[in-house]
Amino acid sequence: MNLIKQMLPALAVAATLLTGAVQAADMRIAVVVKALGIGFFEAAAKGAEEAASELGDVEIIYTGPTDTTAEGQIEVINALIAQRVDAIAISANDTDALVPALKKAMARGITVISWDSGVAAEGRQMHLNPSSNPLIGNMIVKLAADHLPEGGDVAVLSASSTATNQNIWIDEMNKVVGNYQGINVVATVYGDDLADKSYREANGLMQTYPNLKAIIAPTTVGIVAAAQAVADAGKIGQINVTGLALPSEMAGHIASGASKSFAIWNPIDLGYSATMLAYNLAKGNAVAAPGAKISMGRMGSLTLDEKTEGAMADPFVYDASNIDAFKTIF
Ligand code: RAM
Repeated sequence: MNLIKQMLPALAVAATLLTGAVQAADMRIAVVVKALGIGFFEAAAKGAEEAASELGDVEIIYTGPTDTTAEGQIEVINALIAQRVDAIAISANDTDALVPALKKAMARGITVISWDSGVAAEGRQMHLNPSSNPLIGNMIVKLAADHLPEGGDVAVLSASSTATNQNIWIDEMNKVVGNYQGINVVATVYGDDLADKSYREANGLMQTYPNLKAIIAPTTVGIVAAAQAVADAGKIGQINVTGLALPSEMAGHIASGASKSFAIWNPIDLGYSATMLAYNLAKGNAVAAPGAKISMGRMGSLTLDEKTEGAMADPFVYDASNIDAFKTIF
């Protein structure tokens, strides 16, 4: 009896370890982002965690390099292959450079999808676009043109020069810019989704193009840096900063007038949807093929097109009239 009593604590520990092992997630989904420390991806991670707790048996491994390079992501992918994760959902820093590493992951039975910023078709099973690419391309130039009835010089401050998503949006924008009378795109520069580099690039644009009327930054990092640069240069009212941004990061710049408006889809929903898709593919609940309909939980289902891509939802425009209601959400 005494012996049993003495052993009880040890038994309790053993029992905890055992249940711990049983309760450990039977699926590990790696959410790989362009770089750590970017608010947009941190919001997406919240959505990924939400999906994981809804699914119950999923662990999210949120990871990425320290800067937005393909090399950094290749290292991360190789580490995840070694850890034998079940799925990788990646926002890519380069369309093609990640393909060999991701092919290796798929050859080992790991489910691979891209989301936000795509990988070439042979390097992933499917891609989740946040919204329709032509729609985003049109929206970013329309946001600038709406405040330039007389037209004028505008410049683009992008993320990295190899980012699939920004490059597609800029291409789509350039296809329709002729529909906006007098709008003249004078330059496209790259801040690599680094605050300091984006700030310097924005200053460079203002110096090179003294007649600049708007900076279009289709990146949440670039737009904040550009708005700060415009404010610091005393050019609020002269240059409007617009593009894609988080209400939480731009509220001050909307209040100051450095930015009149910007757009974004819900990044929490995007991380949630990507996780749901990766889970359903890894579980074998769906196969990624043209025409396939895959569940995204509370976000409905995604139908893949002939390029095995689909779009989540439309972007929403934020300005002084509504930003306060959203700035605490994302
Ligand atoms: C940055 C990243 C991301 C992009 C957003 C709009 O956070 O470049 O890929 O979708 O901006």
